[in-house]
Amino acid sequence: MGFPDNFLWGGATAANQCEGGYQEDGRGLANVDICPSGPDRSKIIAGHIEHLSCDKNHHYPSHHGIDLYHHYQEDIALFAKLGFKVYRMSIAWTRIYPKGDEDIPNEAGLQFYENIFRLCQHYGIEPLVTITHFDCPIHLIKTIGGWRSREMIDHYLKLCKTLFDRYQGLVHNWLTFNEINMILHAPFMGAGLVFQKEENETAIKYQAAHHELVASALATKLAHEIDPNNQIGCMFAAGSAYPYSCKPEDVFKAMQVDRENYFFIDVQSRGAYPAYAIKQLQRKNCMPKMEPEDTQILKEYTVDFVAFSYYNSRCIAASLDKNNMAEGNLFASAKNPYLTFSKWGWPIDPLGFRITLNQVYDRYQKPLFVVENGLGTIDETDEHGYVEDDERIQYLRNHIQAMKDAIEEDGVELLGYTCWGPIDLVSASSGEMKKRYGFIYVDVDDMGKGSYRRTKKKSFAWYQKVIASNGEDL
Ligand code: BGP
Repeated sequence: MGFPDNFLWGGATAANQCEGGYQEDGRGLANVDICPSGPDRSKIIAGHIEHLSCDKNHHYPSHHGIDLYHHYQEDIALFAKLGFKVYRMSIAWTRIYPKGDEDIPNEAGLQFYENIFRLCQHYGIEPLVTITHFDCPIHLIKTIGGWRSREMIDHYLKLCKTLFDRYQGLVHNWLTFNEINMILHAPFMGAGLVFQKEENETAIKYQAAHHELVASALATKLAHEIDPNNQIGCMFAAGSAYPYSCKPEDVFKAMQVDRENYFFIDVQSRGAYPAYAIKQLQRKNCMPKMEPEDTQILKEYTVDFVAFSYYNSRCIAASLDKNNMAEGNLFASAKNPYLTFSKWGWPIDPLGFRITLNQVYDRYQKPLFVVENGLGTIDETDEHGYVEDDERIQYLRNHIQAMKDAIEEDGVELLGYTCWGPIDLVSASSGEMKKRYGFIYVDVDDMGKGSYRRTKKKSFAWYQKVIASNGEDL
């Protein structure tokens, strides 16, 4: 009992949050390269951006990340020491197609990822590749408006074909878009959307989402055609929405919030726009424009597995009390009085993880993959770079136990678990380095200053033991 023998233990990173080397070997500029840290970040990731370029008044954390571009050999060796069976990482689109619309890919970019995959193979680590993790070439944003244009489907499929051809046999597991539902909350990061004043932002977001959904279905088709061993997953930011009270209005609102996230997966996994979404989008005048073939494409090429991130549950009230709010991945919600909170105000709810696993499995009846989970907190090092991160260990222990319960007690079918940021990396929401998730400490501060030395935290030996015992020794 417990975790299945072939359970895939590992960790997850994203190119823009760790690679750095943003102008090296022909890499082009991407949306994430102009998302600064500091107070303007949230406005920009929401698509309210005046200039599609960098300026001297801001600091751009993707430019340095943790410099994985030059440290990947050391970093993957450390992942192997942890005992990883799987490493989830993403491709920087602009390393492969610097502008997005070229005919010929950039060999240096392709070689960089091939080196990573060969190293993984050497260590017996299976890569799980996110094709786009908050990543879109600036050139395509400037020329066609990012995913608001249907032309993006062709550019994306060209990228997919290049990757599926080149890495055939080295990579078998792919995710088409990171947290596809994040397009609603961070549309510049999720889809390269920039809004003009007076535009119907919701309509544009759903139009862009439709293009991503069709692109994802066609990528699934292509992946299976190129190599029948390819397994394709969708990926969304999950976390159950609890009604704040048993007042029917609160329960109804919580159901609506859940559906807002499930919508994307309902399409990618069940193969059609659900009735509730059609009604709601029509009512809001936001129903996307579709081509006649789209219905069939969405229906025929559904995903093989459903992946998601889980950081916290949410608590939903029909009317929000602004003085009683909690933060969290995705968006703020009412403060749940039964939970504790991280330093960034995100609720900590391991049982909510088990609830989410059950709800997602009940809904889709497909194998699940937890591809992000973890605690972002502040780490204090001693003179050797060692961190006593007991709080992180406690968070992960409780969440892994919840996952085990979901498998053992509830029969949820789970392929694997890649916790977020096994090595410290830049925070997506704040752009800071001081919000850390890793088992491996990286000596770099919010401004990119430091030695970039890697050291093991206390949690390193702990996670090593968890993997070695296949989740028995927590
Ligand atoms: C998810 C993103 C990741 C990651 C994580 C943690 O939404 O997919 O890229 O960053 O959240 O969030 P943060 O970095 O803001 O703490």
